[in-house]
Amino acid sequence: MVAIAYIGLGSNLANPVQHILSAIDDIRAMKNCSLKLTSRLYETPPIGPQDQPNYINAAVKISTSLKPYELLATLQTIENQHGRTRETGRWGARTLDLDILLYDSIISNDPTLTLPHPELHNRAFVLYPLLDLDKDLEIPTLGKLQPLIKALNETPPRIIHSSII
Ligand code: A4P
Ligand code: MG
Repeated sequence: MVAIAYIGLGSNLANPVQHILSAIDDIRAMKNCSLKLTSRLYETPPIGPQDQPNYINAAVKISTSLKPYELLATLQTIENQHGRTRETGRWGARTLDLDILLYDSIISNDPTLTLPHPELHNRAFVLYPLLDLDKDLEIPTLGKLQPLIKALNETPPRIIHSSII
């Protein structure tokens, strides 16, 4: 069975643009996955602790035969390969963060893998990249992207790199 998943990418340490671009290549090379679409890259102010650099954010759409927890483990391996440490506390600075935003229309409240990603609707840095990928995307329990973006009432994040594929 092949599923469609959306992955959010974020980085704000050690040349973030390079981390995001090479993480996209890592996702492209993942076994049992096919990279379908890549969003533009955005520069976004940090959510959470403010004493950290701006982030570069993006999102990608993949098709995959990996099960949700297999996909999570594979993405965590890529985070680790990018020198990700987990000492900076919740929402602290990081070289690479890969979040599963959606996996088909699965809804899960498991803290190890919550789907859709629990903060998705609160974050311009997630909603705008998703809009690049599919303007008609329907988020389970939350609805379409445009009303979610409107509800945020924020200025759109700055685009720093046009679409890659
Ligand atoms: N986990 C649960 N659900 C998921 C999911 N859907 N995808 C679990 C990925 N992981 C999920 O994650 C902590 C645990 O979440 C994992 O063990 C996994 O089993 P983590 O990556 O180790 O830690 P974290 O990322 O610091 O925690 P958290 O709460 O996931 O943070 P977020 O939500 O990722 O936020 N500001 C801007 N502008 N841009 C950003 O990208 N990112 C964050 C981090 C804060 N502020 C930001 C940004
Ligand atoms: Mg994370």
